[in-house]
Amino acid sequence: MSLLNILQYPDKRLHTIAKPVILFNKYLKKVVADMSETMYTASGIGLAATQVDIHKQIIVIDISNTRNKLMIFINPKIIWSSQETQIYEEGCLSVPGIYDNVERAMHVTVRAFNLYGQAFEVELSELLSVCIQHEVDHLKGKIFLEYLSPLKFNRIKTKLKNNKMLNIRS
Ligand code: QAP
Ligand code: CO
Repeated sequence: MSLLNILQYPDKRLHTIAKPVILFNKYLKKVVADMSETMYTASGIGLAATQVDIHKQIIVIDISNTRNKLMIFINPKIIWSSQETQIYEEGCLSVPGIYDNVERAMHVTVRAFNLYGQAFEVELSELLSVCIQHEVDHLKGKIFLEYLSPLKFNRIKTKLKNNKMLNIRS
């Protein structure tokens, strides 16, 4: 396995639209293994392939404290979202040190494929629902910051620019 480099916002490549996986082969298994290792090493709960500059529809998620409940979603589609919403303070491995509230559906049904190319459907709620919605956005080139008010968005962009000049993380 190898650690992958996580793209940091603002990086144009984070706005690339991911393409569906067609071949469920050894390469796919290697990408998933490397993405999982990268997510665990960075102490993340979710990672989309877009974030490691691989523009294929691949997501790994593990929200467990024990870090042993890996979920893999290939070519995921949110086929149903509840009217009921929730507000969660989100972060992102591509935007370290920045956290803000985002409103999203409380429950979603996701249709995806596993590593063997078999289709499955799951209903996810609460944090898992937030996580899959956040990661599916990455595959469409969208970052959670885009949901914030223009005022907050601009303040964060200024903060990130200043941090970059000073070379600090957060
Ligand atoms: C997306 O985010 C997410 O700033 C996954 O310094 C976040 O794993 C979905 C992280 C919240 C739902 C709720 C962020 C690690 C990890 C940081 C992450 C940081 C270190 C973010
Ligand atoms: Co993210």
